[in-house]
Amino acid sequence: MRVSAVILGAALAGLIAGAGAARAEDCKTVYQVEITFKGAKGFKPRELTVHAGDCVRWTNMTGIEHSAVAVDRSFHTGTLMPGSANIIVFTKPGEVPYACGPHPPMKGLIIVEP
Ligand SMILES: [Cu+2]
Repeated sequence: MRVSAVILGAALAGLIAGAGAARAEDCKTVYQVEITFKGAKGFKPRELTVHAGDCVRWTNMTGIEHSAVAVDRSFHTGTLMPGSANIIVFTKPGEVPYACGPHPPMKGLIIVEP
């Protein structure tokens, strides 16, 4: 009971912020962003356009930990260990610049269209 209240609260916070953790089945479309240094400077693609209701899955292809954190803190993938992934849903149109928590020079941009 208490746990579900916390989860509901987190989900509501995500809706208000316009982004939040999600499951693939809750997404209209799931876009992929690889965290890699092969042919990229961290996030590949670095810039991605989605529509409200779509999700982005960040997958860490490197051998060290990374994350994806909105500059305005509207979403956070949490720490992604090598080989792990997390999905964020975007509900509010706008541009959401983000960076890697441990490595701020790693930058990306999600553009959310209505
Ligand atoms: Cu990083």
